[in-house]
Amino acid sequence: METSAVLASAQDEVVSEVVASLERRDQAHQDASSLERRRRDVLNLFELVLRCVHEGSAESIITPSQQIAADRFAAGADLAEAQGTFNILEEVLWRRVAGSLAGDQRVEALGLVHAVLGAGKDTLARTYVALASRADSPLSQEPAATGEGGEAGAVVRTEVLGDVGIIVLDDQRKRNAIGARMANGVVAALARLQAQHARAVVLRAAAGMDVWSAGHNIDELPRGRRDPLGYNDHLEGLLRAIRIFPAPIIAMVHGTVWGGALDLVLSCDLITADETASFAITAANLGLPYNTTGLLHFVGRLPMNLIKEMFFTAAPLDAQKAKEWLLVNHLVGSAKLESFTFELAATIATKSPMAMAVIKEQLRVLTDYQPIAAQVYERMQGLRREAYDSSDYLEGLNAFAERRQPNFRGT
Ligand code: KGA
Repeated sequence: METSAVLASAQDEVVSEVVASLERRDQAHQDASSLERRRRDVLNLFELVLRCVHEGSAESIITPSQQIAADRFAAGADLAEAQGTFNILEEVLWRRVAGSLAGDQRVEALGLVHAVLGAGKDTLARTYVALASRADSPLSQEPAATGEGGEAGAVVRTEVLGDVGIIVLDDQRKRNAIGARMANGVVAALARLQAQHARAVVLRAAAGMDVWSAGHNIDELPRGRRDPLGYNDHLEGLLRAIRIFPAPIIAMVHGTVWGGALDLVLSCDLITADETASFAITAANLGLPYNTTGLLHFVGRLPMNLIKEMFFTAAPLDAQKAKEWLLVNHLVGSAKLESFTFELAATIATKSPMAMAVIKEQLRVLTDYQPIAAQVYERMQGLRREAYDSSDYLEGLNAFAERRQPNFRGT
C-alpha cells in the first residue's frame, strides 16, 4: 500500500490525536483556541503533508507555511508555539508509519514525513525571522487580508459567491501597487478560499479603479546589490501561490496593468477584460533585469516577437490588440464584464474539481520547468547581477520617485 494511502486511511485518528495532544499542552499555557478551529487547522496541515507525501516533494508546504507563520506572528504567538502543531503531527505520523509499514518502505516514508514537516518548520522559522527583522513592515503592523466583506483599511478583500471566491485588490491610493502587504493579503485570501473549497476564483481590482494594478511596489524594490526579483520577493511568492492554487483563477481586468502585475495576470488561468484594459511590462523603464522564472511565464503564454516588443518598448498593449494576440481569453464591454466573468467562473465551478486541479498542475509543470545547465543559469544570473548593480538601475528607481524620464547611460 502506498504511504499516502496508509496515512489517508488514518486521517481521523491522527487529527484527533494531535488535537488532544495540543489541548493537553495548552491547558498548561491557557491558550483558549476553540476546539473546532484547532481541529480545522490540524486537518489542513495533515492534508498538506499528505499532498506532499503523495507528490514526493515538500514544495507544496512552503507557501502555506509562510502564511501560517504570518498569521501566527500577527496573532503574537511565539515561534515555538507556531511550530508545536508541526512537531506533534510529526510525532503522531511517525508512530502511525512505524506501526503500519515495514522495511524500505518504512524508512522511505519516515524520511519523507520528516523532510516535509522539517521544510514546513524551517519555513516558519525563516518567515518569523524575516518578519521580526522588519518589525516596522506593514505586515507586522496589521493583518493584510480581510475576511469576508473586509475590514476598514485592508488592501485586499475576499468575497464568496456560491462556490466562487472573489479576491479584490483595493488600494486606490497606491493604484494597487503590489508590496508585501498586498501580496501577503492575496496569498492569505487564497489559503482561506482553498480551505473553504472554492471551485473557481476571480481576481479583480475594486470597482471604479482605472488602474488594475501598477505592478510591483517600486518603493519596496531593493536599491541594487540584491536581486530585485529574488525567490523570496513577495510578488514572486504570490505568483507561485496563484500558479499552484488547486482551482482555476480568472483575472478580470478593467483598467491598466503594469509591470509585475502583468506577470500576475498571466499567471492566472484565464483572463477576461473590457475595452479599458491595457497591458505593459515596464522593466526597461526601471532598468530592471527581469527574472528568468518570470520570463518563462511570458514564454509559456505569448509569441516571442510580442514578448520582445512589449519588453523592449515598455508600451501598453491595448485591449483590442491583447485580444488579437490571445493575451486575453475574452474581451467584453465594460457593462458586461462582471456578469460575463462570474458566469464563466460559475460554469467552471460545476466541473470536476479533482480533474481541474490535476490538469492545472500538469500544465504548470509542463510549462514551468525548462532544463537549463547550471552553468548557463549561473551565467544568466551573472548578467542580471551586472544590470541590477548598475547605476542605470538606480537611475530607473530615482526617475520613478522624482516623476521624470530616466536618463540611461548603459553603465
Ligand atoms: N510602486 C509604488 N508606488 C506606486 C506605483 C508603484 N508601482 N505606482 C503608483 N504608485 C504610487 C505613486 O507613487 C503615487 O504615490 C500613487 O501611487 C498614485 O500614483 O501619492 P504618492 O504617494 O505620490 P500616480 O502616478 O499619481 O497615479 P496616476 O497618475 O493615476 O498614474 C497611474 C500609473 C499606474 C500610470 C502610474 O502610477 C505609474 O506609471 N506607475 C508605475 C507603473 C509601473 O511602471 N509599474 C511597474 C513596476 O515594476 C514592476 O512591476 C516590475 C517588477 N517590472 O516592471 O519589472
